[in-house]
Amino acid sequence: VPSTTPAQITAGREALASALFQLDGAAERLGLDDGLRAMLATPRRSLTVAVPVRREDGGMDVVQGYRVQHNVSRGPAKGGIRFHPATDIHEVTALAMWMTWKCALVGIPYGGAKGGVAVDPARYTTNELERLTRRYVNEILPLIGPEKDIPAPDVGTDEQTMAWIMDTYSVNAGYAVPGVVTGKPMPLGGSLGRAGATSRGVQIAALCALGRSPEGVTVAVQGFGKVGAAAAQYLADAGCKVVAVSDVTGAVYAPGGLDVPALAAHVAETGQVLGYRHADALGLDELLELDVDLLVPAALEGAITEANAPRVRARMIVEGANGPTTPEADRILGANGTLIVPDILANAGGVIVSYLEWVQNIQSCSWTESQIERKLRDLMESAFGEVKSVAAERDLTLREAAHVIGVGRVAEAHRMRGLYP
Ligand code: AKG
Repeated sequence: VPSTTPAQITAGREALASALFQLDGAAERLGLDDGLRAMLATPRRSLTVAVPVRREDGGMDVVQGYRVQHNVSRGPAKGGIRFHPATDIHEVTALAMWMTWKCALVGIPYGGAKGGVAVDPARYTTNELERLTRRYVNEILPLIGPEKDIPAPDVGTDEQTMAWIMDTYSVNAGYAVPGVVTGKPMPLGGSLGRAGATSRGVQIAALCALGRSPEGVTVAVQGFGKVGAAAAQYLADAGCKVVAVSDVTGAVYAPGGLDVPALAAHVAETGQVLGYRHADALGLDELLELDVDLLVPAALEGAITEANAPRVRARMIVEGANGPTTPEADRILGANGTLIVPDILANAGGVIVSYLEWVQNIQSCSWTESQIERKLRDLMESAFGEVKSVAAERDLTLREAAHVIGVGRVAEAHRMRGLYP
């Protein structure tokens, strides 16, 4: 029985509506004709598959899986695979579209894709997850490949999932193909720096946006998963004071600053942030309403909406998640003077280091952590600079400017290639 709530069921449609709204804004500003706009609004390929999973007790579940290639005009499709009970074709399509603009914005030669399987991985054993992953990969096999479409980790998947994907693909090919996925374990051709890359990118984006010393800057992080926990640590390392974090169970708050490693150890032991002794418990919405310098939404789409945006007091939002702010919330926050560093810029560090991993795989070489770090910083900082100057030149928000750049580059590729693709 899928553990979804009615709100989660509509979340995918809302995410897609947000993505299309953002595309429309960019298309208008760029003066794109209706045909090109329609092309950019429509995924190139969408595959929905049924994935049977043999359970440990002998029973069988059948779950839905998806892989959507939104656009491949600039290079192979690229994007993560999510295991989450509420994922659906609408959510995966929105996430694939954001990948297209993100890759174009940071100047890496990919189109955009995303995948998903509608399961709660916490309800499956490791063996069941392996069977599920392998079956899903067999179903989407015609789409993926190192020159066609390259998956990566996302919510609910990790480097072990990527190892199973790489193995399943390689067994079918008859030889090892490391470049078919990124975010793999190091012994299979993974890259140094990939695990924390999204969060490192969030830190770089936040420091660019601050434009002043981060010392003492107060931070609240919504979502203490892979991205949020490491972002909290990187921001604390830079001198920020992380005062609050949340997970699905609740939030904790310490006005004097949280000891992030101690909190991470508590979460590793108990599975939740609540119960951490050196902080007060806080409601999930209360975290979003804290009077902080920086709020980092690092969970799922639609966290900041028309309903709660008027109560958001953070001076700046740096989006670690994809699509955490709805267009209505954007308008409210913009009117209140909140600076938003948008997802397709702020969380691009993950796909940037995925690209570096893929290049190492193709060249059969490996780079040092400092080489990766320098390339990541260069790409993030130059994308930030471009977004900032387009925003200033055209009097746009950072999100509008990021979309003008990303959509513009993809539109340009379409024009130069002609009608196809
Ligand atoms: C994302 O940026 O949302 C991703 O899915 C990352 C994909 C990648 O690393 O290829």
